[in-house]
Amino acid sequence: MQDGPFTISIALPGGIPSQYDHHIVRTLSSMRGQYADQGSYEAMLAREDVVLYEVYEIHRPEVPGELLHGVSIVHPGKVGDEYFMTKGHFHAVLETAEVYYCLQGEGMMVMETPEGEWAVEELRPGKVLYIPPRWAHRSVNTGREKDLVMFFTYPAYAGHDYGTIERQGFRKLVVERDSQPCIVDNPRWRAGE
Ligand code: S6P
Ligand code: ZN
Repeated sequence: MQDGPFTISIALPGGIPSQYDHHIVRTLSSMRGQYADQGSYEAMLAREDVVLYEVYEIHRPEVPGELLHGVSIVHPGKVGDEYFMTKGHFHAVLETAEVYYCLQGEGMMVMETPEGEWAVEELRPGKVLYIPPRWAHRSVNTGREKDLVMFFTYPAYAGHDYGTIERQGFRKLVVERDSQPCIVDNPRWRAGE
């Protein structure tokens, strides 16, 4: 880990940073129960456990004052008519925000609060998305061929709560209808106990 100030480069197209400490690779099998069309999910998984997205992270101490940052790359594709997406999470320390800067591709960020508000923001190269404290977030690649590449940064002590989304899902899904991305209600969403 670097002691003083440092820079990294994010080469485009592609988005793999010039240096990183962790490379996280998430495949279809880690998303069981998250895609609405379970039949398509199982059929696809039986063929291949495809890579849905990758995260390149710069390590920083998980203490107040530090910022974790890195690059997330969501590959293009669909499970049934639902686009490839990240697992999505609340921060374990709910009162922490996050900033995403879209570098390449086309997508949407699906967000919601424990209180039931929801929002979906379009992601395009050059767009900066501010996610306030309390908002769970999931990135979705709605592009046909290109990776969705984003720089992100958030407080290093935030941590991740994946369990809530694994249990209840997001209220909204992004699916393809008439060759266009479309936001629909998640029929399997269920309120937390
Ligand atoms: C972490 C930040 C991103 C995500 C990445 C993958 O707070 O939001 O680095 O980790 O986009 O998504 P997920 O839901 O699998 O962590
Ligand atoms: Zn986050």
